[in-house]
Amino acid sequence: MTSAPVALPGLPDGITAGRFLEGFHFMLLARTLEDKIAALYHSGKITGGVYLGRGQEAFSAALAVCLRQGHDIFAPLIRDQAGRMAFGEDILDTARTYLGSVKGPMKGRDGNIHRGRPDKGMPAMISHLGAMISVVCGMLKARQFRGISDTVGATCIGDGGTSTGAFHEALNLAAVEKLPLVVAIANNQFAYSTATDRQYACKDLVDRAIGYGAEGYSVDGTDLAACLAVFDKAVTRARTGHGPQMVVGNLLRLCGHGAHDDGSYIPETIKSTPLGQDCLKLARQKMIDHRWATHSELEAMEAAAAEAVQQAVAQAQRDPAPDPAAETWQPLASRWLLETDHPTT
Ligand SMILES: Cc1ncc(C[n+]2csc(CCOP(=O)(O)OP(=O)(O)O)c2C)c(N)n1
Repeated sequence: MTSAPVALPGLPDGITAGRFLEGFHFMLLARTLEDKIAALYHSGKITGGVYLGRGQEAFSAALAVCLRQGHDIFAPLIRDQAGRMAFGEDILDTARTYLGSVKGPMKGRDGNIHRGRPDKGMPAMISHLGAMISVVCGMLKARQFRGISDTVGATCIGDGGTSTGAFHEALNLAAVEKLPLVVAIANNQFAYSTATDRQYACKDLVDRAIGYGAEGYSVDGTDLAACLAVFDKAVTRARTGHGPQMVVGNLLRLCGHGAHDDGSYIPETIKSTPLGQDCLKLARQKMIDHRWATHSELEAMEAAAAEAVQQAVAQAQRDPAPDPAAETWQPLASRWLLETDHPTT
């Protein structure tokens, strides 16, 4: 790749071309992997649901690359494949979980998107509808009780999830406790088939931040550079004692709710607005326009991503399935607590 100076035209202050490239790398890897997972689902090779983050990769990856792996907490939801990878999730973890391998982090027992690595600061997802915010609040509070004050906890949610009681209770608690929490709201215009005008009546979801006593930001969720800038700020503010941060990313889900849903209720009129732009294509074009990478360098990245996905899927397909008779049926969290000397969450 072309080496780049620290500040470049086309990038907000403080965002380097290296960081943009890092975000792009995870977006590309996630898109490549999810395309493969969707194909496997449609050919009947995957049991259970498949939920894709198509169109949300920039928002998701940008949040996670701004976090400190091994120190911070990241609770991803169903559209956060890019963020998971940017926070260190191994591609094999994903492939093994979807393909029911006993060698996966959930030992082939749990639903595909309910995987995690709590020992690495990534709790397994309970629900898409707000449950993870209070889990992250609890993990942050536990760290504080141990005298660790500079851990940031981040999680994501959709526009629909912001209407739940769980969302409200957790945000209120985080603000009262002034927790270093970052909540990324991916406003992808639909909760399953429910459009945002049936979801909330405020002008912009970010207006809710004031009501909770949190700091709020609204960003173009299709623009990787803008997402990196806003999360860099929000994570820094959370880490330095400014309490919960709410970031609303405006974008469009470029697929159905899950691989079982064709998304035919999403009107063409919204697909042709700026919200409907493909963040991966935009980021790729930006790299070309600014000469941060050449066409052939990008093609090499794409080939490397395809190869990494192919190898992970092939490996997971060779792995054994779980054996119910040999299984201890121990919950993941207690297995981890028993196996580690110094739990950090
Ligand atoms: C109590 C409950 N009701 C319904 C569902 C099914 N469900 C899962 S996600 C979802 C929609 C969430 O929409 P949103 O929060 O906007 O997130 P998005 O899917 O757009 O990312 C629904 C209806 C569920 N998991 N739990």
